[in-house]
Amino acid sequence: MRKFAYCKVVLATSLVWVMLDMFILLYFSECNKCDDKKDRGLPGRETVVQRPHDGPGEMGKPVVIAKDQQERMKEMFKINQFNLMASEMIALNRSLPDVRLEGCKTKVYLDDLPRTSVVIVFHNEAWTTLLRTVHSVIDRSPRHLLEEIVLVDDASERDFLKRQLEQYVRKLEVPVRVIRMEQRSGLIRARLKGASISTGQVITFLDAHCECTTGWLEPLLARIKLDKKTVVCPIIDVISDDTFEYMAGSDMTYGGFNWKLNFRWYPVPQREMDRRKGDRTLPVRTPTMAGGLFSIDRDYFQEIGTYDAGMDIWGGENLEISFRIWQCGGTLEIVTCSHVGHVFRKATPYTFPGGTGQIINKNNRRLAEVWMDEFKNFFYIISPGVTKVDYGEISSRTSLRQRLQCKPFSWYLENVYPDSQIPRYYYSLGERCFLSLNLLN
Ligand SMILES: *[C@@H]1O[C@H](CO)[C@@H](O)[C@H](O)[C@H]1NC(C)=O
Ligand SMILES: [Mn+2]
Repeated sequence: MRKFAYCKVVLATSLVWVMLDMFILLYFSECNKCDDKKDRGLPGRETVVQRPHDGPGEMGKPVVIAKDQQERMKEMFKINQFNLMASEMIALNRSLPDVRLEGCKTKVYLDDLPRTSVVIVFHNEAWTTLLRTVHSVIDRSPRHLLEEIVLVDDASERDFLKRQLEQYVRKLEVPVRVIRMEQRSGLIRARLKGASISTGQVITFLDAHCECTTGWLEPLLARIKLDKKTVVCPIIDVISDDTFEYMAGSDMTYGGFNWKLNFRWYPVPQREMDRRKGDRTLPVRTPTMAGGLFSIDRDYFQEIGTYDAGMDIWGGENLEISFRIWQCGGTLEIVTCSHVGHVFRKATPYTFPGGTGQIINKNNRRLAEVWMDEFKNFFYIISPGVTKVDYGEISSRTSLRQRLQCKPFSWYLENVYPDSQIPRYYYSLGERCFLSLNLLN
């Protein structure tokens, strides 16, 4: 009897132990799951914060098009030479990653920076890319620094860019003006028109398919406030034309050009890193600008002769203004703390009267004749067909150069672009031997 009672106690206690074990086991396995959740909890918490941001393309993510939509996607691609279907799926105010260098995020800027007008020229732009540009400017610019947005329609043929656009922008919280060129005038003349009717102390030119990121504007304006002869460009990030994925551009490339007078990106040379004592958050002095995106003081823009209005449509104007800025006493910089995305396309959707080749040749000839002195001959050696192109009257530009007492092109090559592939000292220009001096591209 006693023995039985004893056994009962043993049985009961072991049962308790077993239950305790099971409980502990369950508890820890639960906790493992908890820990697991905690691990994924970082992105998890983010998804809570970004609940409105989990749609297509949010945080700059690529858009994936379903298989059964791909035929239509390809058809739509042809309209603007980018993935229009993807663009239409993305919110006009999508979120983007903060791609700035850490050292940029903590920089503090004065409140009394000059105000800017943002001038955007468009021709048959897609609704979504144009308005995503506008929304990103409004959403990511301090309100007190943004005077207005000026949209210059270079004779678009699409209905939605007419009244519908005017009605849409009327409701936005920043003044947005839409002005129209009477006939197809090209980027250069349309920009001049937009600049002339704008009122901000600074003029910021943007392309019509851009997205501005957090903190893009202040560092640009701060440089201009410091010296109004400084013309500034943001880092141009890449928005994929296929997926609209947002990819940070590099602060280690700057603008140059090759012998055919094509703008090209090149690595920032060591001398420029040294000048900045290795601080990559400081602006990079760049020999040339890509052209689509930059800010300039309004008075300085006038003073140095705006654009060459004798140039047609597009092409060469970015090198022309770059040479002019440097040769006539200004400074051209890429402000590495400012990031703006741009949809880079593989092909242009635009057609021009007379064809693009002729226009670019004419513009490049004007550029070479006015600014490059004897170095223009290197361009003509590489592109012999160019010399047959009529470049029109340039006397107003050469007298501008004289009036401003601009430095010779050799000064520019020696002081601003010593890493250029153009030989600074040459002896017999016409001789083929120069072609072997790594001149091509
Ligand atoms: C975009 O706008 C919508 C509607 O106004 C708003 O609900 C959403 O939060 C906005 N998204 C972002 C990323 O600001
Ligand atoms: Mn563009």
